[in-house]
Amino acid sequence: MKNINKESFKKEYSKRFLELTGKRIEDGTNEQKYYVLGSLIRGYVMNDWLNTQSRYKKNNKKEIYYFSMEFLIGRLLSDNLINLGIREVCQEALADLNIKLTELEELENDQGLGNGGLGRLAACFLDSMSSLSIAGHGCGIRYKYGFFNQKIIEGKQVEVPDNWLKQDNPWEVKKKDESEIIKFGGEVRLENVNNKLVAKHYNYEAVLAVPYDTPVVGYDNGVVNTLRLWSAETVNDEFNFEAFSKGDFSRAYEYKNSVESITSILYPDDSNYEGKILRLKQEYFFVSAGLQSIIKKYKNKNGEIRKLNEKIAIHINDTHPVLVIPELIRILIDEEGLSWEEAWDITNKTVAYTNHTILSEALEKWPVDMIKKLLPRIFLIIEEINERFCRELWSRYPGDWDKIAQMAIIADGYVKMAHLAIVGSHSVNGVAKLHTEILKKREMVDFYNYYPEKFNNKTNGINHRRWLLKINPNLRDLLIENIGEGFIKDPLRLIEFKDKLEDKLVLEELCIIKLDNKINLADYIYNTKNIKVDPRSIFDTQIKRIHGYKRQVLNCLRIMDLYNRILENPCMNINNRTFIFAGKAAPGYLLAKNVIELINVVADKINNDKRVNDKIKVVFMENYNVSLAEKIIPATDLSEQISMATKEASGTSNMKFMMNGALTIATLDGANIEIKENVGEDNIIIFGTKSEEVLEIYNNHGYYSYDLYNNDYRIKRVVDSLVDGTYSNDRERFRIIYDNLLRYNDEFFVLKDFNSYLKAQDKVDKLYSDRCNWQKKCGLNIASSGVFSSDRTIQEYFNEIWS
Ligand code: 26W
Repeated sequence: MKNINKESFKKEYSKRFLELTGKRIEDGTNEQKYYVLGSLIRGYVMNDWLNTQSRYKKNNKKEIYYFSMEFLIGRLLSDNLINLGIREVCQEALADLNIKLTELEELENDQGLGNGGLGRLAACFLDSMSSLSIAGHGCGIRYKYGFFNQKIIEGKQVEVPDNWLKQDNPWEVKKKDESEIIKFGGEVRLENVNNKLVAKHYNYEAVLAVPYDTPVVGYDNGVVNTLRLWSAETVNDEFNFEAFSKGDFSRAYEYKNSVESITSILYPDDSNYEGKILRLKQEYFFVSAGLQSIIKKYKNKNGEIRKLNEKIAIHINDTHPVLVIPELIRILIDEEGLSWEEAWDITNKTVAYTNHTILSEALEKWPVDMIKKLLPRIFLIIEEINERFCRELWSRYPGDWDKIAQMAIIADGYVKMAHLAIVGSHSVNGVAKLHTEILKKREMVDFYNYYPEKFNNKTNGINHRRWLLKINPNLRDLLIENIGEGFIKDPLRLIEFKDKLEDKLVLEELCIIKLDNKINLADYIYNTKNIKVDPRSIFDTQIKRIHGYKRQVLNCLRIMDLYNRILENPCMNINNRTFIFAGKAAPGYLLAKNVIELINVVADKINNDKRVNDKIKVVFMENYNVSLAEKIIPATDLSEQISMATKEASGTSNMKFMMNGALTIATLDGANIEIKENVGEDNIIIFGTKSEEVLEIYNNHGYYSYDLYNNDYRIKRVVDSLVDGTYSNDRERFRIIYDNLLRYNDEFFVLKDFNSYLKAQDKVDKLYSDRCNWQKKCGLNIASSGVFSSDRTIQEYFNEIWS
């Protein structure tokens, strides 16, 4: 990074402002000021970007490509300034020009090209790869509309399109000259060319894939990697020329629209797999484009195609990009002339796969007919992989048809994408220890027995530069003051903070920092929701996608129960609490939408009931996204990680809260278990049914939610209040939740864990009353959180999978 001083920055900024807007700064809008700043910073990055690429080429370094349907980046301005080490100087220079940097930062639209955990993980990984000087790039889709914006109207979620590109995006560079052609449909014939059978593709529809590159700036190291997102365009003309010349204009534009629709929208569903052809198109589109461009670049470097796997690693983020496997085989055989055996071997050594969920309803399987029609050549290759794999299985398990049918890639008219991913890659990993064990022992046990060497665990992590340095500057300064800057590049060194916690002054400081953050959030809540919350109350937060298994219902029922109890006993001696929720429901997920409505209705009732108002308040914050998480997390005292054991693969917000000094109330699920191992059981509050018990109950069918309801007065009272008019005159309003708990036997054990959860919450209340002790626990959480930096995770991927 070139050296920047305040005066030269001011000059450059003013000059750039005039060039880009045709105005003087004082006449420009804030949006223009943001855009000019972004484009100036991107300009600064350009040299490092080019140099990084030249270095990789010269050193012939292995390059990693992280393929993901989702990259949930959030904002980039301040992260880039921090990683470049120029935030302060820019802030001062801008102040001289009468511009507030923090105001510009707030203007940036979130780049919300992801649903939740999986997409955010991809974004954290990109930052860690650059910051660790690993040659690793992202490959994905440039959706025109990101994850929908959520509005709450009369308590209900309403979805509004996220037209994020309405604001010019200063970070991306369009590279039309590096476009690729993607072929859909048509027929494939095997033809004899020089005594060799060669696949020829006819009558296909060609679509142009145009790349947009965004620089991924490493922290203080001059490394700039690339996030390449693909956008669909028509190949030749803006429209169907034939239709156009015949005067059929609407059909001419229809064609253009249908092509562009491939990259128009992000599917907003991370709970239910839906076999939509557009989604399959998206998957093949970006996979094929990405691979073609990687191979072109590799061959340009004079790479011998047979050594591809020595210089390229491809990682697939869940099964969504799994078509890289047949697509790579296609390129190697049809375009490079390799034999099946060679192509298979190279592909297998190149590709690695991460599984992010065991929820069976989220597993991808595509109807055979759909793949055959849309991707005829790819289908032939999948068929061949399946046939060879089944033959192998036959020789290993002769006569065991059941097992072979279970493990086959194609069965019952479907292609099972997870099976294709496991068979076609050299590494399969889960995202937390428990999750990996469940994959090995249960969900994928047959595959584990067959390929034990492929399976491994890589516990998730978070980018501590964004999720600590950036979002909690006062905590960052306190840490630097006490343990120096070492933890920034080596987050495990956060543990050095542990010794400092004997110092009362440090605990005091921690307390002040948290209170400050809470005051900021309270202001924000007041400004956006017109609700007054007490910054001295416990900020008790559950923010994540709304989903049955994440059990926002459990949280809400205990609030309803507490409300009942305070009304019964107005002098009840408890710490005041502010309950904070945020999260989006998939548009078609009725239970989740009903939960949002319940939380909002409960919030309304409680917040307007003077009898309880100095004690509790409930806030549902609209439109959860990365930027909102950045505001809530540093201000939270208690982090709710209450999924039903076995269901949450890892969770990553749990790590963000820990790193910002919240205590966690949790079930022993996902990475919560490892949080407990690291911070010690006295510094986390654990409750609920354990994973082994869950599995045991599954085997014995030994759970009846009706029994609990009938035999426990508090449970009965709170469940009844869903339908007895307490919260709504419309007694059917929360019927879906009610039926889920009773009629459908409470799939996620909400009632089963209710009492243990209440006890755990009582324990939280007691702990909080001893403020000094509580602060110490918070400090221990911060000190123990280094292992959850994505730098650690990425180093493990690099050492154990990619090299
Ligand atoms: C096909 C529809 C669909 C789309 C996305 C199904 C499933 C998904 C994702 C796999 C869901 C997801 O985001 N999983 C989350 O991944 C995080 C990162 O590993 C984990 O921390 C979360 O526990 C897991 O739910």
